[in-house]
Amino acid sequence: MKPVGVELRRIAMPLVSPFRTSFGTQTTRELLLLRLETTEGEGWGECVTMTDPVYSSEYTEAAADVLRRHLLPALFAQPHLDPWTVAPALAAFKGHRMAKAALETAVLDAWLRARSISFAEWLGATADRVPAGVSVGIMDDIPALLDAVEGYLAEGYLRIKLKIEPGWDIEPVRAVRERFGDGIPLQVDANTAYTVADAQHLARLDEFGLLLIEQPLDEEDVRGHARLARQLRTPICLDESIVSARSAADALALGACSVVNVKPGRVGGYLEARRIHDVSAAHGVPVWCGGMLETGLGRAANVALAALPGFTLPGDTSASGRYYRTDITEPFVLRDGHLDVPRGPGLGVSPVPELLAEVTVSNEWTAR
Ligand code: NPQ
Ligand code: MG
Repeated sequence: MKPVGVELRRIAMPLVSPFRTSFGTQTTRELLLLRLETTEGEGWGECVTMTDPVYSSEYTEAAADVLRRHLLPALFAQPHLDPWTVAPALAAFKGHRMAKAALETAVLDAWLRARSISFAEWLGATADRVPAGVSVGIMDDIPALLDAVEGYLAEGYLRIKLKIEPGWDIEPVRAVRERFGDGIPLQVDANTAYTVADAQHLARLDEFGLLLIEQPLDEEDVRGHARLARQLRTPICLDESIVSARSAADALALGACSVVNVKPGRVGGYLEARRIHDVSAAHGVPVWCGGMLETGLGRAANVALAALPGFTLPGDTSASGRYYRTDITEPFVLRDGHLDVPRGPGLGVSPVPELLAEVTVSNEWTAR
């Protein structure tokens, strides 16, 4: 399989409702799609960067720039493409994991489609469907939060994650527990909004029996998380801090977390994501699949990953309708609180040309 060229497509999709986290409020999801053309057919990859570098240092314009200037030329210099040569071909360039992940996914999709193998089968997925969790943004007040959670539970979501920040933590969790009971699987995500000085405050969450608290401290504060872990009963899960299998192994060895959120974009692709699954499984540590407000394309790949045996907790793999009125692929829908794992060749879904055209902002073609 030889590369022919890559289309970089910018799209903008309105969210069904504003999504507020400790780093800001999003009303539109702007993202970058890659369509790789090869001598054996095309493949798609979705770059999960945000418009602004507020979740991590990456952002969409930087991803497009590094792809154009560095990553695509390095890929095009390869005489043959396969899923194992992409990361080594890009390794000379530091960081930019989300951009690399998108390119590796496009190669994987093309390679698997050409061979009529599904991504799930190739990864080693053992489940036909995966339980769906939902991430609930910070709201203006508690009644609005309870309405939102009630709606998601009615839809069938099997796990609720509340976004928290200082001033929106103990009371929202208490309110959800009081209203919906101790039986619902519940967790929180701080997106780095606290410091170790908040340990006593965060320990007040212990009484609510949460599955985990996700990334309370700065992404670089791995030792702080280890210290915090000794002061909380609530298990700590890392998201932003885990950027590779090596950093996952280090965090586990230090006792900084006892659960890992796996986001393929954050760690440079699905091969590295699977290594994190493997290293966590070797430690007996549960993993779950995070979400970056993907379209159906990225969601399909995430659902395939979440079907690996070590993904023992529900992920942020929600239905398309959680974020988008109209997805660009056939939508992912909840059936009994689960999403079906795509079984068609490659990612198993494709953008619908008319729907894609509606959300396209710009499009550029780079020939090999
Ligand atoms: C997390 N995701 O686990 C992220 C962060 C996040 C589903 O909670 C636009 C694009 C808005 C990506 C908001 C979830 C976003 C985004 C939050 C990612 O930390
Ligand atoms: Mg998170």
